[in-house]
Amino acid sequence: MMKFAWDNYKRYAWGQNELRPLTRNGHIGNMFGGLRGASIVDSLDTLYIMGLMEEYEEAKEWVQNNLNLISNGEASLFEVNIRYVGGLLSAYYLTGAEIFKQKVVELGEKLLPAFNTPTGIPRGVINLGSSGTSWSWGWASAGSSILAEFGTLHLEFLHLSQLSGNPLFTEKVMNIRKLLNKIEKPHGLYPNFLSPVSGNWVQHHVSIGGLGDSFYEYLIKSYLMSDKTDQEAKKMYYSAMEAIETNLVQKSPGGLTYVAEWRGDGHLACFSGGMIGIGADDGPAEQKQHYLDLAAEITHTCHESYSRSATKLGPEAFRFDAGAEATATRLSDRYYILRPEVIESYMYMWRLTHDPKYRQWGWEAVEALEKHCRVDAGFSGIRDVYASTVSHDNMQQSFFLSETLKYLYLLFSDDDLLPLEDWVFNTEAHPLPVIRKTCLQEHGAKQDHGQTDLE
Ligand code: DMJ
Repeated sequence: MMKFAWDNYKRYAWGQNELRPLTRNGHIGNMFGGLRGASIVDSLDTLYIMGLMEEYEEAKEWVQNNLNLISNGEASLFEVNIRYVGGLLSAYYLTGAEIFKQKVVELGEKLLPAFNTPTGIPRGVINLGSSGTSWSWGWASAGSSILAEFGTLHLEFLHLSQLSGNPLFTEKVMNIRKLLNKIEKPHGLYPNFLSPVSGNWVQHHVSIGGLGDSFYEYLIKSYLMSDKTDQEAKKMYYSAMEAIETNLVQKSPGGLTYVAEWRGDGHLACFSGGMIGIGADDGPAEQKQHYLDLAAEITHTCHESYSRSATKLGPEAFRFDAGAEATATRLSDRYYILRPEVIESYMYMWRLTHDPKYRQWGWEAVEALEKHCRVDAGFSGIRDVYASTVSHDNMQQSFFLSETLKYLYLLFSDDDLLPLEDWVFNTEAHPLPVIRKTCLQEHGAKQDHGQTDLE
């Protein structure tokens, strides 16, 4: 599947951001501020891990000769960070090739002006040119910044400091952490919108789906990536989890566990099965089993959202009201754009429990993708998961190559391929090594000699 997705991207959209498989051309979009090759940068580590070495070499060569970071466009800080910074960091750590280190540090430096706000909380949109001007998204309430955006920089920025020796990257994200730690949290929850000017919440809506999701993910992963030394992240994560459980976790009349705000974006929130699973073991002793059970229940609910559709793929949003149970109620919520979150949770739950049902569920997803999303020139999202005659959306998202296919591959691989004790996946599924306090220097030296460290 990866080879097919890649070959078609190469044939019809090489150097552009994403493939449009029906019209057989490329898509550039406006998320990456003039940066190109999103599918290439997002695929480097997947190709490498899968042993598609010829394809990996082509991708590397493109980065070397064509990834132009001199751009004046307006980019999403979050998207550039998770896809480009994350993709290049992983490629460097897996392969040791210097070019990735050079490019990622150069790109990281271009992101620094985004933090020049009265509070140091970055705005969502940044000009990648020399002005470094930044803006808030027009749709975000009253010039606010978004929790899942400024809260999803920590892992990558720590590694940027690690690689460049420049402490500024770490300082920027530690400042965000400090503010979030200090500010009052209604019912212990973190609302989605914060003013980068006053440092106050702009309104009180909370979500572990879009707008909130990866902030929580990065708390537990910061702790794990620090070799379990980042006690502050640990404390923030488990307090947030407690508040989420008390205020938001519910059971439907049909016995499905869900998070109360799953009204607008159920699919995105399905990453939380995996997150709660990887956090279970370090939780309070009396809660460990409970967290593992909760993770399994949420993953089960997400699987239900797939198995209740005609295509066996899940809708973008599913609900638990007006008689609905894990199904979309609005026409506009019925699409599937090759998203990874449900499969991501299968992969983590497989690693944590080895219950064969997670592989079965992953295989159902493979069959459904092959049947409904594979077209002659790539993979495409579909507009209605409940219609057995599908209509395609003509887009092969870069996260399909970076996440969906990588998590599927890992689900069917042995646990010692990228062991969870040694690697933490960023929110775009790019693996980053745990920073061992004891052997930092040794690790750096090894990577500089270009050794791989997959197992
Ligand atoms: C990806 O870019 C990342 O997983 C992000 O955290 C959420 N959205 C897409 C996939 O759905």
